[in-house]
Amino acid sequence: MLPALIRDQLTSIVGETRLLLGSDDLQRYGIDRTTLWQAAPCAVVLPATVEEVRAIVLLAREHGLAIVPSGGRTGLSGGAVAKDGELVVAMDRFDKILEFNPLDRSITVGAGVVTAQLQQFAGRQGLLYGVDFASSGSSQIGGNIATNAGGIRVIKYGMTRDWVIGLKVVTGAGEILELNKGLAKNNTGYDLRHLFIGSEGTLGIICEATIQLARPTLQASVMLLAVNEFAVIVDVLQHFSAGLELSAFEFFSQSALEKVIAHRGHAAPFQAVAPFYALLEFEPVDQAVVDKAMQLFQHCVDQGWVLDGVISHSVAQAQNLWKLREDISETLWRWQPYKNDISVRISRMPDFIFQIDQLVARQYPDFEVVWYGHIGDGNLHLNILKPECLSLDQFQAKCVNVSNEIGQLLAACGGSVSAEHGVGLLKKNYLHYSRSAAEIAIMRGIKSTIDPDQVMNPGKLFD
Ligand code: 2HG
Ligand code: ZN
Repeated sequence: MLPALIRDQLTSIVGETRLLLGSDDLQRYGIDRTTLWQAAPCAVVLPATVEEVRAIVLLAREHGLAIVPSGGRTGLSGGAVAKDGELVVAMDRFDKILEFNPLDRSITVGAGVVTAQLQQFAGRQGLLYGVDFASSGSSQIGGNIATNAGGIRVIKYGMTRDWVIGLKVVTGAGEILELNKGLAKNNTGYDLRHLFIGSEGTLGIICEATIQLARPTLQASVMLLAVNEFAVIVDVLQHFSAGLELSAFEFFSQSALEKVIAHRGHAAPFQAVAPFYALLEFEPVDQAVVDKAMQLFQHCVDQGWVLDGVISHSVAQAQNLWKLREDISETLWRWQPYKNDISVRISRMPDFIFQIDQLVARQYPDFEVVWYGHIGDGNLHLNILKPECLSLDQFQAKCVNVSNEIGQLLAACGGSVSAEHGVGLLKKNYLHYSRSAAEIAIMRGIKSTIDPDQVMNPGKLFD
């Protein structure tokens, strides 16, 4: 319940129409794509200018009111969940492309610009925003930056961090900071821009971003391979990446494929049934490259790694193969999966796969496990499906135990408990498996400096 005094002050900052108090709005803006928590914000406010954001943050400081910054709410770790009476500051009104500079190949956008809008704008200028993922139709740039989103072409284009050349933020103290100002070279001490990237809303609110655009990509071919066993996926990756310039190397298990075909009505890619599938993308579409790909494919078949394969001959075929991978996450929601988004260095992947496969088989004998992810980046999305016979609470309790074992394994392999989805609420109890006590203490110190009254997204990342 929002006290009348704060409600009046918020109304005087943004006007009545941009302060939402109805239960539908509180529900909609109070959660992200996770299903574990109930939305319970005290209000939702939709600022339209940086000054309004600042005024809201100062008000929150004055009244000790917690803020949850909100973008497209496509996150998978509870980073944008408002479950404890927080004020949601939704950035939907920052939805303008503010400046495009062809000489710098840069674009400045409001934090509420949707990823696909940026990609399309770049395309119309003959340029490219190469960070891409299944939720690009609704995720917002500010949220992507706050979680340092990755996606399906990280092996070629890197993470969101690699393309952010400037940020305008309001800190938890209410300061407006312009960070890096779009410069390619700027060695003037600590790069605060990078602190905000991946900070999950715990330091301040990202209002605007300047993004470096890339030169356009060439048309790509997509290959889908039926792989004989988990362990050899890395051999296939190594073999193909030695011979071709890959822009993606993804994988998924047979159970993922089965479900996507059944629930999305996609056509089966080929007759062979294999435990795993690898999806590769490479450019350009010319005969020499395709011949090389076929030669690499034949070697994988001769080694017994690959049982079957298909290559796209048109843009539509390439898109259809991609759908088999991109539609997995959405398809699995009906099973309320317990999600793991873990990574190790590629060189450690063979050993890691062996160990985690054994751990999962030992610990989840009765659960259906669906594997998929960006194996070219060392990133596995391990989804455990909830059996109907267990309540969500019983299921979570079992999964939490195993998460500690996964955390220990990751710590031993120098891996990460969150490769690309962020820590949020979901993984904060496992942060110590990836970050040392000294690192976490420094992170807390940084938060206290930038957000002295702890108003920014409290309880996310760490308590
Ligand atoms: C993907 O790679 C997304 O499809 C979602 O990162 C992964 O839902 C997931 O676990
Ligand atoms: Zn992913």
